Formats: sequence, C-alpha cells, structure tokens
Amino acid sequence: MLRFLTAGESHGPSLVMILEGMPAGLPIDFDAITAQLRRRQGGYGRGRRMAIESDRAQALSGIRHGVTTGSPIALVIPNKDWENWQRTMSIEAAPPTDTPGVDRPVVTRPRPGHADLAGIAKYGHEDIRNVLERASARETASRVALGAIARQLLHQLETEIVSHVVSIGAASIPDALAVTFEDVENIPADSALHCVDRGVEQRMIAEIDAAREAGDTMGGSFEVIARGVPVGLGSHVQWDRKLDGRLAQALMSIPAIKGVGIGRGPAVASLPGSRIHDEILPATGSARTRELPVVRPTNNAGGLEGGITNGQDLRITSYMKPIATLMKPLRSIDINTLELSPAAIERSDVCAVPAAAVVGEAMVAIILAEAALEKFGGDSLDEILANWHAVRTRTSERFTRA
Ligand code: EPS
Repeated sequence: MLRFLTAGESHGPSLVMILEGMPAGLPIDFDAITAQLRRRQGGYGRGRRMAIESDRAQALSGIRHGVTTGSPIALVIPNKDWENWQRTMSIEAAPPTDTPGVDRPVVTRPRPGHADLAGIAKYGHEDIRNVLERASARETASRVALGAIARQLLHQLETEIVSHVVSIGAASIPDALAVTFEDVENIPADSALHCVDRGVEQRMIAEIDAAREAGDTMGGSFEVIARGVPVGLGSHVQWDRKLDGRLAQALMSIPAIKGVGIGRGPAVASLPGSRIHDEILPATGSARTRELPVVRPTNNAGGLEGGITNGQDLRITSYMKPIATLMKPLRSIDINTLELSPAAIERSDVCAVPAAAVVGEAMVAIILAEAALEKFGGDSLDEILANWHAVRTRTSERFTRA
C-alpha cells in the first residue's frame, strides 16, 4: 500500500510530507526531484511568489546512502517567504518582539471560487487566512516532490509520464489525442506554456496577457500521457479498484481542477460506438501493444478498459478553472459587517495551467506506482522487478498462437 500525507501552510516555515509504502532498494535521484519542482514553478502567467522561492526537498528519513530503506520517506520543502511572514504566521501565541516582518490585518472578504467562505463557515474561523494558507496551491509542491519519487519507481518498470497544455481560455490545440508522446517529449525546455503548437501557444499567451490587463485570471486544460504502462493495473471487479476512478479522484484533488476526461473524454457521449471503441487487430511485425500481440488503431479509451490498463498509452485531460484571486475583484461581503464589499486581493497568478500539468503528472505517477505495487507487490525493488518480469512472461505465453 502506497500512501502519503502533506502538511504546511503557504507562508509557514515549510511544507512537510510523508510517503509510506515505497519498496527498499530504489536509488533516489535528488536532482530529478529538484528538476520536477523547478518545472512546477515555471510557465507564463505565474505570480511574484515564484521569484522568491527556489523549491528544493530535503529528506529526513527513509533514504540511506541514496537508496530507499522501505521505511516512511519524510521530506520538507522550506518556504523562503517565511522570512517575511514570521509575525503574521507565528506558531506561538505571540512572536518574540524582535521577530522580523509585519503583522498583516485579518482577511475578512472571501474570494468567490476559493475555499475562503466555505472554510470559515466549516471551521468557525474569524480570519480567512486560517483557511487560505492551507487551501493555497503552494501545497502542490509537496505532491510534485513525492510524485518525482513515484516516477523513479515507474522508470524501473519502463513507464514514463509527460504532459502538455491543451488549452488556455479559448486558445486550444484542435485534437489533443493526435499529439504523440514523442511530440510532447520534443517540446523545447524553454517553451512558455509547454504546448506542442507554437502558433497556438502564442494565442494562449495573448489570452493570459488580456486577462492580466483586465485584472482577471484564465483557466485551461492539460493532458497527461503515460507510456509503457504495464497491462493489468487496476481492476474491473470492484468500484474502488477501477483505475480510471482512482486517477480521476487524484486529479480532481488538485486545486482548481473541475473536470477530468479519460481518452476522448466528454466527447464519448456524442459519438456512436462505432466511432469510439478502439478495434483490436492482430499484431503485424514488431507493432504490438506491450505484452499483447495486438494492434489498436485508435486510443479513444485512453489506455483504460474496464478500469484496467490495456497496454496503450494512458491519456487523461484535466480542466482547470481560472484562479480565484482577481486583481479586479468580484463582489463579495465583509464577514464582519455583512455589507457588500469587493473580494480580498492576495498576491496570486494570472494563469497556473502549466504548473497544474506538472502536478497532474505527479498525481498520475503516485496512482500508477500504487497500482503497480499492488500488481507486482513486494518489499524490495528486486522482488518487484522479478514479479514484473514473471507476469510479463506469463502474459506473453498466454497469447502465444495455438
Ligand atoms: C503558489 C504559491 C502561492 C500562490 C499560488 C500558488 O503563493 P503566494 O500566495 O505567496 O503568492 O502564488 O496560490 C494560489 C494561486 C492560490 O489560489 O492560493 C505555489 O507555490 O504554487
């Protein structure tokens, strides 16, 4: 069983996370974790906070001499901005008098679309900051760090994960499913929005610029693609073992994600079966779907049939709403006076879709790693690899021509 918890406020001392269930014997590449954290901080449309932070995860346990021990892995990512927030976010009742920083006033005007109003109603707070600090998407840095470890396990199983931005506002690539894993791999590292089409990317940038100028924000969508996913992860036999449901939950848990589509996504509802289902053809030459001697001319199912991976690329699109902090605020109330009042303005991003895509990859990595551990279970990497090889051999033999 793979599980994780995160803790930490956006402007508290640090983000904290524990990952349990990683097998022993997995070499950990810390530079790869830092590289993923850096990717999450990038993308056109990010706010000033990202210029302050240079996220780096420190391991406190579970890794020895660069290799996992099988014990829980604990990581921290210090918040550099804590320097400036020590008074406002003091953990003690009153910070020592020489503590630097300012005492910020309480936040009383909830932002439509944020956790502010529902959060104070639920927890009985007077200061919306008690909600927004934890609801902030800063927490997603923790998921990216843990996802970077999950990816390292998946890499051992020859599974790799990428993502690309499909749309920002009205600017969209025409057919995300036509984009190949290689197309995404070939996006230049300095790409502003990590979109496969330079022309569409320019229109996306224009959407973000227009939103910024109007004091507004903009959402969009991104697709995560996993290649080399073993056949047989997840199961059709019970509702909570279906991998499509587990992936959807994981992606929907990312702040601001309001919809998830697998493969062709919502379009399946408007096309006949003959145009949606992916035919199963005999393999020709070296073309085959992982261990299975078949070719699938299309992948509208996004690599999942019956909640089980079928050896095709896993393809999942997530739909993100615009960020809730508007520089030209929407109408709201003051929770003390109950009078009409513009919503609070917190420093924020105009668009964070490219960052959310990196978080989406991390969540997919964690769910696939968990499902792979279920299927090839073992306490050490060697055991898992031996089980994986045995299952592959057995599956290939099962499909040998009579
Ligand atoms: C974020 C850090 C936050 C926000 C953003 C995501 O930092 P700050 O509040 O200091 O600017 O930029 O959070 C939100 C968009 C939100 O709505 O809370 C990060 O690290 O990704």
